Amino acid sequence: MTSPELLPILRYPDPRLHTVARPVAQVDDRIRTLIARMLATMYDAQGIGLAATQVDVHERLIVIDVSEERNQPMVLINPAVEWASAETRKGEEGCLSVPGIYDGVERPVAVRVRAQDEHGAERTIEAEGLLAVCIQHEMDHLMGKVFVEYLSPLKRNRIKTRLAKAQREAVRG
Ligand code: K1U
Ligand code: ZN
Repeated sequence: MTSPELLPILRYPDPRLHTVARPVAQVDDRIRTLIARMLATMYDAQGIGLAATQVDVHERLIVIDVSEERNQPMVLINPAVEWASAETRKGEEGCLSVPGIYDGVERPVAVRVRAQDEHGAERTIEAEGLLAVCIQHEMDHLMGKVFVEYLSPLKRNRIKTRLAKAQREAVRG
């Protein structure tokens, strides 16, 4: 069996990262092929999550694996938050679309989310800790929101400038 083809990841400040994703209409082989390619891309990039938005597909689909062994992939299709805890915590976040930048974001510490799996079956996920943070971060991507938008305008503009410069230098070689 050949490995799934890797997908290019959009880099902030690419405007396509601000696209609001539409629901997945049907969980079929096209979606399952996309899931396999997104998981391969996430593992290759050493991320713990990836939203379809980040690979320029604007449908409500997320893959996650927060396990140490990197062998517990989760697929969330059309995710919806049913409940979020009133308790919040500020935790360090990173993003494969904002390479090299880590900063604190305040979020609910626990969430309950409804989503479909890769077979179209409805499930409920109760999450806390890193999984809860990752689900919320990825669901933000589906709404066109990147974690740097929680930071101050000063920090965000510095990040934009730094990444735009890095991209220009990468193109120049
Ligand atoms: O780009 C992404 O959406 C994936 C992102 C997920 C994420 C990480 C940390 C907190 C919230 C969401 C990453 O995987 S960034 C790279 C990474 O593996 C990582 C970074 C910081 C802490 C833990 C993992
Ligand atoms: Zn991200």
